[in-house]
Amino acid sequence: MATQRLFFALELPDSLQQQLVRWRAENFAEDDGKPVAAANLHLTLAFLGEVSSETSQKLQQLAARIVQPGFTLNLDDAGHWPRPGVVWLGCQRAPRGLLQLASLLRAQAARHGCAQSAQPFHPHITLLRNATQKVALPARGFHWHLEVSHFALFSSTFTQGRTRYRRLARWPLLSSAGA
Ligand code: 2AM
Repeated sequence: MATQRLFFALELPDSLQQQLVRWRAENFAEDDGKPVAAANLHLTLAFLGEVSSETSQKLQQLAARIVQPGFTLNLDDAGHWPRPGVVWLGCQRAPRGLLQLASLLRAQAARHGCAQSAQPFHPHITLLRNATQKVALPARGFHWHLEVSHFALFSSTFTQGRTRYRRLARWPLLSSAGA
């Protein structure tokens, strides 16, 4: 049976991806880790792993029924997880809308056989991978705002030494003006 490696995530606009890449180049050393390509910068809501097209269809139907207001993401925190070798950008205070959306998607995924990590959800954008040595993090004071109005399902493939993400579907959140 054909499967695909899938995950639900928030997309970042191209302009923000470019700003983050510039900031990363200015604030991290080249040997800190392997930079994630600009187009691959995203915030994962729920990782599904390898799933059948049947499960993918079912989870997409459920995603289409989600009714939740949009929210503002304040990207003002950074950290380093040496064990998985990840340097990330995140929020000092995650918005409630983000936590609710991720929790719903993760619960729906779990009910359809997609094992979910036992670790609490820590929303983050991975900036560097293979960062297993000590990394000097930039001092706080950086800050980007992102108005989140959609969430999306992506597939992930690894070919010719490159990870590629492809958006398969995208759903709107309610506009905050009406929330
Ligand atoms: P990461 O950036 O913290 O590695 C596509 O691989 C996305 O799914 C990435 O954002 C990645 O998170 C996340 N991901 C990959 N494997 C995962 C797992 N086993 N559990 C949770 N998230 C995972």
